[in-house]
Amino acid sequence: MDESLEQIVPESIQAGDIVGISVHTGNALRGYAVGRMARGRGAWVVYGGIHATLFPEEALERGEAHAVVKGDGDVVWGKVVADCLAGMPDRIYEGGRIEGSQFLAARWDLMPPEKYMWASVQTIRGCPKHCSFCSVWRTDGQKPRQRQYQTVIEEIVSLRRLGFRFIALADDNFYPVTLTDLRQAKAQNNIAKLEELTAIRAERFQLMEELAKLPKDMVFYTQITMEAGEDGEYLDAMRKANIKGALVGVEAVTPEGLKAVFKDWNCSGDALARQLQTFRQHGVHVLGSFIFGLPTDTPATFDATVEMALKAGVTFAQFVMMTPFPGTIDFVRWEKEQAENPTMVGDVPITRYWMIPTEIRPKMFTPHPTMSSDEIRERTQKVWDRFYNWSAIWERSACTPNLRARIAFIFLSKLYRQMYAGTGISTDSARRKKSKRWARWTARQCKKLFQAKPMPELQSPAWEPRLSPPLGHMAFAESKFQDSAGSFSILPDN
Ligand code: B12
Ligand code: SF4
Repeated sequence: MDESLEQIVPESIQAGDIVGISVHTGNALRGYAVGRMARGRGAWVVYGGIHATLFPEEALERGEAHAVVKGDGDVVWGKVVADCLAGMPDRIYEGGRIEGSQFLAARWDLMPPEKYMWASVQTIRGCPKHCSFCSVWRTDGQKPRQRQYQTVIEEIVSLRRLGFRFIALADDNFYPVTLTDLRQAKAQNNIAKLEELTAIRAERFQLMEELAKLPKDMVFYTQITMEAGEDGEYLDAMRKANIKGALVGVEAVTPEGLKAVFKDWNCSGDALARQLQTFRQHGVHVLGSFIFGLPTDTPATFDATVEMALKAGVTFAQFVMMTPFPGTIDFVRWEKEQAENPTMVGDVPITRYWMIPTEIRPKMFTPHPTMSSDEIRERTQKVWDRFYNWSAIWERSACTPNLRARIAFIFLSKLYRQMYAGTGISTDSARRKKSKRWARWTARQCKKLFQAKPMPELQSPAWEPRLSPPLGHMAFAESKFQDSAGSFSILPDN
């Protein structure tokens, strides 16, 4: 069940079932309610996912879990199921950080394919950086764990057979080894490191070479650091692989802002505009991601940011408000500040904001030194409105090859803007409802543009020698959905 599509029906759970619940911070409260309901119906309840990894005790208490899995579930889940069937699950399982060769393909065969616009496939876990607002390097580690390219391609081929043609390569950083990393290892004469980095880089190129051989109607997009802008060879390989776009974490446009988030290896000012333009010159569109509410932000930051986004020629942009996610440096700092005299919302300390019912949960948590939360939110809204006004979208849509694509671009831009207005920054419930309706309508129009005919005949390349077991359950997926219409929406119908 994907509760972002539809709510679980309690009657579908029977005594003795094993219910695994995946929670991130934003949906933990709902996850706990589902877990309590499932336990009440006599099921075994097991939590996993990033939030459960960070707060296993919370899942045990508030979610009435029988067991919690910390870290990667791929390998340990089998043991959890066996233990539940034997009636003796452990309280906590250490799933750990498994090797890339052990990652399993996702069970898309269990999901309703007609509800999704795109599928997602993760090719690498872990990130060598340490940005202050991000928990990925803490939970997934700083060592990149790369999946073998053969298994990635097999999963993608299986998805294309089902009719998925848009695929998000759900990596945090598609560029795990930079040219600077290679130069440094060379300068330090660190042969072992150099070999390791070179192997990771070579595997990335192999993956892209294989992606390039897939049907030409396939479109991939991913997330990448700005450093890839220095590496024309890499960007060219991405373009050839049909990786048409990448989310780039710009975060802040000033050196002070970047320093505040431990990301001063990012460019600022004119160098930033040039770096982002390089992606476009090599045929990779950028979705620029910016954060507002950093301590260094002033009222002038908002205009400066949107102007930079326009000047740098990013194709899409998102402007998110600073949120202290658990597991991050920002969170630890904030928790320490709050330790002596914690701000309370009802009986919940604000540092446990995910436990506050959504209707009364504040939109921002950390106070800004000079601006109020309302001011930051209003200014952020204005930035969205300016970047996504009709004339700006029309101008950007000139990057498309024909009128049909241009219309699609306009719809997608509006959809993206509406989805954010509906879920995050707007406090006005009438505006939220209206924008949700708009988002659903736009999504229905966009769905047609994402449609593709299933290709049941599509074959995976024959690899030699085989490096991992075949994807048994994907074979099941193919037989089940061979005739599906292949149109996908990411939004619920109701
Ligand atoms: C792709 C992605 C997205 C995509 C999702 C697309 C899709 N439909 O798949 C999009 C862009 C939509 C997205 C949106 C958001 N995302 Co996001 N996303 C990711 C990303 C990069 C990869 C997720 C993924 O596919 N992982 C691959 C799977 C295999 O890994 P996994 O989910 O961790 O699961 C493994 C284990 O955790 C465990 N496990 C998980 N669940 C369970 C359950 C059980 C029972 C068991 C036993 C084990 C288990 O086993 C799995 C296999 O090993 C992660 C970062 C990351 N590296 O995880 C961020 C991440 C999850 N996102 C994050 C955030 C903040 C968001 C947003 C809130 C952003 C925003 N401001 O809007 C939204 C929320 C959307 C929503 N409504 O839920 C944060 C969450 C932080 C937190 N503490 O909660 C992360 C960690 C990124 C970060 N930098 O911190 N996201
Ligand atoms: S924000 Fe991106 S670059 Fe920074 S640590 Fe997280 S995944 Fe890595």
